[in-house]
Amino acid sequence: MSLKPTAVVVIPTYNEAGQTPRMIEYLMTKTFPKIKNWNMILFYADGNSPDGTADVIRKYQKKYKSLKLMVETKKEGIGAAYVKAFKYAIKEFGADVVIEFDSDFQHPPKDIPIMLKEIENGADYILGSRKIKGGSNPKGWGFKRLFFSEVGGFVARTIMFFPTKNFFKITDPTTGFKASRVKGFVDKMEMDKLYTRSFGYKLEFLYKMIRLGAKVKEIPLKFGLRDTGESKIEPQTAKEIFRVAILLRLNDPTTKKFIKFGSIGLFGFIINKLGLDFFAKQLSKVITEVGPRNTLANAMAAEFSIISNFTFNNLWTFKNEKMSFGKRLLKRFAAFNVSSIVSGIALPSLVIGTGTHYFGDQYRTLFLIIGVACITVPLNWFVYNKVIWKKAK
Ligand SMILES: Nc1nc2c(ncn2[C@@H]2O[C@H](COP(=O)(O)OP(=O)(O)O)[C@@H](O)[C@H]2O)c(=O)[nH]1
Ligand SMILES: [Mg+2]
Repeated sequence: MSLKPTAVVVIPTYNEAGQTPRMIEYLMTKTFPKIKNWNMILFYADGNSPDGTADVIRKYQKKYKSLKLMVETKKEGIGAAYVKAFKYAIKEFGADVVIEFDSDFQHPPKDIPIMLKEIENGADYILGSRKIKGGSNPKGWGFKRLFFSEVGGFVARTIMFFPTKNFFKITDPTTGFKASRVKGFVDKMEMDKLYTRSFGYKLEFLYKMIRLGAKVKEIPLKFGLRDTGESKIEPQTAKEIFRVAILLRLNDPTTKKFIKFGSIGLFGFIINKLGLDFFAKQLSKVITEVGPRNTLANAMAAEFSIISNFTFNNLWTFKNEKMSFGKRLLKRFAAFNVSSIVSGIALPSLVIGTGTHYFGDQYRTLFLIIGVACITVPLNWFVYNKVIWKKAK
């Protein structure tokens, strides 16, 4: 038994007999011997390839003890292959790190030790990125493949993460070359319920690792051209990636929370509008001056809208952080009032005032929208999460 941690390089294959001997020899003789701190295992997950890929691997197993093979009963998609292979690698080989790797030399073997170094340095999830400095797509790619990689990747990234910090941090969400720490991450990852068994798994694994709090590190990836054999990317892959990205985002707990927060805000706005009309009418008997009357009427209506916002956010959006009636709730409600006045009244008023001063009165509504969308909404969201309903430690 070695005391070194174990890294398992997982290669799913379907009809890859062509370059498999060369890959095994390369990793076993050139790459793995240079890696001193890790116990290296090469693990093929073959989709019962009719071209005899598995037989080729079996032949080499006599020569290399750390070469392992799992054969699926049938081809079920690359995602399904990885799910089975990861579980197997943890259970049978005690994997501490699993690496997703292509059979066709598109992923440079020399990057494997670089990834493991990053794991040693404390990162949990290393992504080979084609989009950062030093990374690239192959020169020989046609327009279509390049378009899908560039635009598709950016769209996926936007749908999944915009505008959170991961949108800026994760430059290549569909990359297939990754190293994942097992303890606390892959072993906690819910892998049985995936939206897809095909290439979209990349986004699902990425999303789940991030939700688990993985520290992400990107390294540059010079994606090569396929050695031999055919790409298994199918025409529907782009559509599938898109579908998975949307499903992940819509089912994301923070997104769901934000939608509730937004609906309550809109409802509060309606209360404000109806309240303004109502109080203006009531006050018309006591206050004859229209200006002061509407000022007071709106102040009263706004308070009702603030109470509604506070109550429904407390009961619904932030039900997990819900405050029951008491001193703490009253204090937070007072803070909520102050922040609502600043973010919902003072700041947008300033934007409207300044904007129309410079650009003209015809832009009044535009500046209202800008003020609410760019200041009120993000500021409220921030204050609600970080102050009002801040989780108790
Ligand atoms: N076991 C298994 N492997 C697959 C399946 N689909 C693709 N692969 C393998 O996954 C790796 C990546 O696929 P590839 O066609 O190279 O994708 P590309 O590099 O993005 O064009 C290759 O080693 C394929 O043989 C599948 O359904 N089952
Ligand atoms: Mg490939």
